[in-house]
Amino acid sequence: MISQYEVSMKRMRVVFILTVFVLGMMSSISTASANFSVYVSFNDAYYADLDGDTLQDDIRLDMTIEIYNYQYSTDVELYVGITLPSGTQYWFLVTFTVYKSTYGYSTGMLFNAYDTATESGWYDASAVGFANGESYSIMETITFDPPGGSGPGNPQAEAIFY
Ligand SMILES: [Ca+2]
Repeated sequence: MISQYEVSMKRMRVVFILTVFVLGMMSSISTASANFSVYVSFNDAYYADLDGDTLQDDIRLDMTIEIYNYQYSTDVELYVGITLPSGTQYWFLVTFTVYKSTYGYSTGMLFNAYDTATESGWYDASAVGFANGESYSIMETITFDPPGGSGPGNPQAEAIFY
């Protein structure tokens, strides 16, 4: 299944997207029409020790990505955001290309955000996808509650398609 994608960044550094970007995206969402071509939904969100450092300070997001493409090659930009209880936000950008010409394709994606569950309280995870540079989409958000604690290192993330 992974061969259907060109995952250009399997293991990414944190991309800090400024609040300005988020606000800009919100305003475009409010004017969105119904024919956007990437829709992301959350199946689950939870914490675990995913990097084996014995600290349960990693976040796993289980998502379904639906892609409605009319052409053979669809470039997808998927923004994944995690908001900590303090209001600190981490934004990650996953870019990949789908080579498939059928309409209504969907795939699962596990998103591991390492060393991000560093506070106690409720977390929000958000995701929105754009295809071929389109300017509108719908952002989905899920709220969950990791245990908190303080983890070492800088946040990193990994995307696994399934
Ligand atoms: Ca860990």
